[in-house]
Amino acid sequence: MTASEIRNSFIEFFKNKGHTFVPSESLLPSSPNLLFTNAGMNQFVPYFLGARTPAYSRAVNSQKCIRAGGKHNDLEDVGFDTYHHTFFEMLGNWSFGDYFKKEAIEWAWELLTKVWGFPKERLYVTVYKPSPGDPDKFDQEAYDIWKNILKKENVDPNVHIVNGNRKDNFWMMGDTGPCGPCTEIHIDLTEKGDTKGSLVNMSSPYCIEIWNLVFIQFNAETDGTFKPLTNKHVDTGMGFERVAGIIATTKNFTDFSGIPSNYNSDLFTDIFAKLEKLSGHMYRKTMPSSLDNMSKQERIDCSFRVLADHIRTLCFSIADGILPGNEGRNYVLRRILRRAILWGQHLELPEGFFAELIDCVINKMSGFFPELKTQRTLIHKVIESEEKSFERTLDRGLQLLDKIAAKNKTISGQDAFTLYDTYGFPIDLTQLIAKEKHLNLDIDGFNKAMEEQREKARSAQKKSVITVSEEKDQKPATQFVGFDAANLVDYETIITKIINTQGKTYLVFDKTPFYATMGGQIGDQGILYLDAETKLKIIDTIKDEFGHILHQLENTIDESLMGKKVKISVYENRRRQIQRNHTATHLLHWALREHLGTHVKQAGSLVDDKKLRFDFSHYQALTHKQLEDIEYDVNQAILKNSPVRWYEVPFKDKPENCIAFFGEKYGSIVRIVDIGGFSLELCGGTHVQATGEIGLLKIISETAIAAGTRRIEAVVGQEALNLLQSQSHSLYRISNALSCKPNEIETRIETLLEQKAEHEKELRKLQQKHLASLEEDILKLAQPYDNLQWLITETNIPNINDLRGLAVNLSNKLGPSVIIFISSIEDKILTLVLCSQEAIKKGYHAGNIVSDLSIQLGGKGGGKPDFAMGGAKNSGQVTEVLKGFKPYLQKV
Ligand code: ALA
Repeated sequence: MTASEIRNSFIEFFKNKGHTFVPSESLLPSSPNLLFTNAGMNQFVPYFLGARTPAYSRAVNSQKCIRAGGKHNDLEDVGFDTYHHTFFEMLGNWSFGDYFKKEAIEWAWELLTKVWGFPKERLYVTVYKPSPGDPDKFDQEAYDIWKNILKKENVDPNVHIVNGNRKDNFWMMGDTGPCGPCTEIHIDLTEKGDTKGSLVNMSSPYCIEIWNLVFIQFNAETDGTFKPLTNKHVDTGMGFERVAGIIATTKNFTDFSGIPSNYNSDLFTDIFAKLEKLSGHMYRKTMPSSLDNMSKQERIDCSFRVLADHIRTLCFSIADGILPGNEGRNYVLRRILRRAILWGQHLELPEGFFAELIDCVINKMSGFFPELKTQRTLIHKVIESEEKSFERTLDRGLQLLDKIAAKNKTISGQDAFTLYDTYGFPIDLTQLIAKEKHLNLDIDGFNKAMEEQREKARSAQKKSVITVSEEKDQKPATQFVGFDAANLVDYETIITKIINTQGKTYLVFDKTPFYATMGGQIGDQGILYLDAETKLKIIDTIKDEFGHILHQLENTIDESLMGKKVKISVYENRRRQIQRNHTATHLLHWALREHLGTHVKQAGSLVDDKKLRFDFSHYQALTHKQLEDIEYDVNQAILKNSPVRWYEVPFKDKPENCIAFFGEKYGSIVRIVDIGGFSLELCGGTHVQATGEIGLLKIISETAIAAGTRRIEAVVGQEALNLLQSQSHSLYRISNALSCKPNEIETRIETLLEQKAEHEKELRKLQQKHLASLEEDILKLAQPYDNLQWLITETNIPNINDLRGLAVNLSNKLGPSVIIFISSIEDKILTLVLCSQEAIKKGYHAGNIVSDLSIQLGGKGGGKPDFAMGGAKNSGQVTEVLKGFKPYLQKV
């Protein structure tokens, strides 16, 4: 069976047992607190928790998973063994409160042994046996079901059922979430198949787990307890690449003499073939006997496996909009890519090789995962540019490492940090290289250097708010009432705290309509009315870590005013302009995703009363046309004057298509902002009531701020009008100066530029003519001395290239010669000396002549024996110096 036949057969088998096929979810997880989708069950978490009801009670799927970084992390094993991957597919069947252990186990046995022909005497199953303190109890039910089946099949249960501990047989998605005991099916792949279960869970490639059947019965809570769920569920996960590898290695279970390997399956064939072609090396299936001392071929074979694994991870994650970057999951991807490039060195692959592997993955996999084909261009662009940018620093980083290795046995923390910070070497790469070169690495020193840098960054960012809240305050968070426009003016409240710190005064009120700087939106300003006569300016609003909203006053006030009832007003126009910018930012985000793709993700934003700034992930500069189209669409949305709505819902109820920055916990309340049906985002900021209020959006600039991150700045409302008016004013002035109408400027400038080019051509011709006649005149000045022609003269040729050209022409004409030019150009003097080969043989040296002349002229200069130049300030000394200059004295 080919890999794709195996996948289809799995899906068909469970469809026939009443399961609904559910497509793989994105690698960008829908579950909070995960770096990547790491198991088939992630998308079903709300069903397990009872937060949502599925439309089906049985499901089957093949889920794309990445296990790198996070709780389940297989990155370090990839390449060194034959059955761990960073990217893999997990085949799964699911019961949501429907069937349980009996059916799950019986069907697993049926598919493996009856449909696919796995030899039953080679299969071993594990059941959960907790140690004291572990959750739940011995899984007697699973044990009994297995015992029954195995007995019927004449397989000894006492040998083929193995107990497993909490680590192997109690499955958890992360530290929290749905979980439960599991039973795993392992296969003995030794030649004779007679290990009697002794290799189970021993990390041997000759006995690997192929299928995990989890019986979800609990939810792991944040406090470490396990809460039983109302319904019981089945979650199974089969390693697709493992099964495909086993079937390929054993030639459909007919030959167990080969080394088992996932990489033997047809999923990897094309990638390996391409690598062989690119590198000239052959994959020979060797495995490292010792990681510290690999042979050349072992290293080559590890490289094949690493590259084949990593290219799949990169292709699939980019297709799902997760791009390499500097933080979180994006950084994990960057590390994987760089790890691949580094391993590529062992195969002596040409630059840009990694991107060459992309099409092997797309062509092989896009039948089942069409997103690979749709995102082909994006995948190419991103990998090519990442690869290029790392290659730029890779050699220099490796040279630094070689230098270190030549001198020391240890890479210091500071050097590791330089490699990280300057050359882009993730620390695990440096660790890898250190290991290979038998160097120690001062990891504590590295962590210290990292911490110091973080501290520097923190203190650079530290705002007074930190100082303000240092004194632990038990008062509840301030209630914000400023979403409601009616509260913005003359809002009655009470001063609950006055803080004087570092020469600044902050007030906390019982409730406030003042928005505190947060989520990119700057804080409000406004007025505090102490009484009918006394007004004080509020110049900024910030929030401390206890949720208190702090209003910074322009002046200080008396502490006795604590508890006083006052009125406060937000500067309404300023707030409105901020809101326009904020809502426009959401529209811009929407339009960017519409035009560039869903990989576009917000990477930061700033909205104030003057402009908006939006940073987002994208791999290349936007074209002028793209920017125009995006601007056009945002303005169309503005013209529609669609209503803006916001509401709060529990996280689990947020609409599917809402853009969220995962990190919220289930159950916590989130605020959804719906901009006229165009954009749906989780956002805590303030917005206009309807899009028409924005008036107009004009993009000012689009630039890169880091590899893969772009920044757009734009203005809206009055600021946009101001910008357009000042631009049209400039146009008016330009058209006046050019004596034409504004719409004629372009043609007018084109004509002027053409004329300018013509004039420059003419000028050049005249200059050449002048030089030619000058050449004739100067030639006449040559005098013989020491069997050489000497040409020593003052010129006024302002262009250095012309001067050099003239000297070379003259030298060609004169033959054996020395040419000495001093050219006065305004307040500077340029010295140029040319010695022919004959002159050099006689001991004349252009560099020495220039340096001697330069000293006399009060400047600097020197050069080679045949050609030299110098410069000095012109103070009228040239004629005098030349008069007294004795060339023959220069002979050395
Ligand atoms: N959720 C189980 C696993 O990932 C099946 O192993």
